[in-house]
Amino acid sequence: MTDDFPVLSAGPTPHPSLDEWTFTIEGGAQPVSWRWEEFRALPSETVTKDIHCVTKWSKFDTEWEGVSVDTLLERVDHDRAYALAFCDGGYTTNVPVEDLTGGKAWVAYIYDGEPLDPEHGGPARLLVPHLYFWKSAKWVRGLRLLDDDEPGFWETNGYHNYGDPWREQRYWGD
Ligand SMILES: Nc1nc2c(c(=O)[nH]1)N[C@H]1C(S)=C(S)[C@@H](COP(=O)(O)O)O[C@H]1N2
Ligand SMILES: [Mo]
Repeated sequence: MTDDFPVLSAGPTPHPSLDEWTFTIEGGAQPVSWRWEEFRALPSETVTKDIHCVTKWSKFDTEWEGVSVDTLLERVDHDRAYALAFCDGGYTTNVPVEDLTGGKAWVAYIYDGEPLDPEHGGPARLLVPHLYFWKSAKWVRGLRLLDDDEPGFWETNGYHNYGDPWREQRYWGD
């Protein structure tokens, strides 16, 4: 476990302007998009979760506030099984829709009572605490809903496609 909060990014930290920031869900009957002010006005939840990085640190009882993916998907007419999260900076990660729904995932913008630091994904990041932390895409800008699973950045670079920390699914073949 760890008391500090390591920063792990594959590239530079983007600093998007909130005036231009949107969160978009693609792949439903219509694309659905929220501007920052609209997104912040959505009902939010505060959750306390353990997080697990593939490089073997875990951090317990982290507190986040954000919008449940269930709340976002209420607005989207779809029956797709997979999602690919996309981000400022080009990072992507794939998660089955059933791992994003049922109170299992959030788009978080507050960490430990403060606006999420840019290094940790601010203004907003995906939070999928039951999977390895590389699934929790920083600087997330949307979800692309898909019929067929499409591996994201780390998943095409050797990390496990699903990433269950309890089964220690770190790399392809685990
Ligand atoms: N956009 C983006 N999201 C990302 C990453 C990244 O490089 N880019 N790294 C992932 C990995 S491997 C981990 S362990 C966590 C690290 O989050 P932290 O820097 O807040 O600790 O973010 C994940 N989300
Ligand atoms: Mo990671």
